[in-house]
Amino acid sequence: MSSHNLYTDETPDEVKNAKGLHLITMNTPNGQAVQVFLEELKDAYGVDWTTTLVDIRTNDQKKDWFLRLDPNGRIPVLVDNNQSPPFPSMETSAEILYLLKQYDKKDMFGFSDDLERNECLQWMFFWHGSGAPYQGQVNHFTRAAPEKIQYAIDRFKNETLRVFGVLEIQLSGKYTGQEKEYLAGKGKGMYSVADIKTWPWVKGWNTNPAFTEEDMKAFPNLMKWIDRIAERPAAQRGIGDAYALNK
Ligand SMILES: N[C@@H](CCC(=O)N[C@@H](CS)C(=O)NCC(=O)O)C(=O)O
Repeated sequence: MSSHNLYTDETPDEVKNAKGLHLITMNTPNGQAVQVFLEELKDAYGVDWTTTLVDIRTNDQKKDWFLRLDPNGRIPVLVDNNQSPPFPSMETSAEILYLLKQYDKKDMFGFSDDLERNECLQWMFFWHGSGAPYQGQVNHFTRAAPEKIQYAIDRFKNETLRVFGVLEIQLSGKYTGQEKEYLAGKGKGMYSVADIKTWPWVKGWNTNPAFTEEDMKAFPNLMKWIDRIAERPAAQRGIGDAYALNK
């Protein structure tokens, strides 16, 4: 793709004129996954980037300038202007894997061992395909839907609790005998992009009244994992005020 096609007159200047890595985002769980990883890369390597905040309620993400960068019209989008022509990526997991390959040269947040790397991909794919879409529907049907449809709320809530249970199986070592601190990696596991992809969603269970403390008692290891990652300064910055609209 030539850069001529990538940007148009309507493209905001801060996107068009950005140097280096540029993230177009909003402070939602999907946005936060890439935000947290960039913040981790800053702490580990001094990686730098600029940010454009989009308010998805205005549907800016459906405009022509945006669709040129991401035909799917959803945040987050990452553009790497260090490539020539600039390289855009869509879909959180693909963006994170791009950053991992290009900017985490020491595999601090990924794995050099092939089998561990695949295990990490398994958990990323699991959350991308089997977690985020369902938890997102719970949020939609409890907060945004014009009418309250109890069947839809129950269906997506129950499926989200089921996938929380899958994470709990992995972290508790129920079938392996190996309790884990992180989702992927040998032994107790290593903090990796699998956790970074998943955490911004799961930690938000308490922002939706559909989930109760009682529900979450079934997932003691998952609750400890939420707190463990929350202690990381990069995780806090990645979900923090720097990404808030109207700050
Ligand atoms: N599978 C996508 C999902 C992205 C997504 O759903 N983004 C939401 C915000 S969390 C969005 O942009 N919604 C606005 C819209 O659909 O127009 C990813 O992982 O990047």
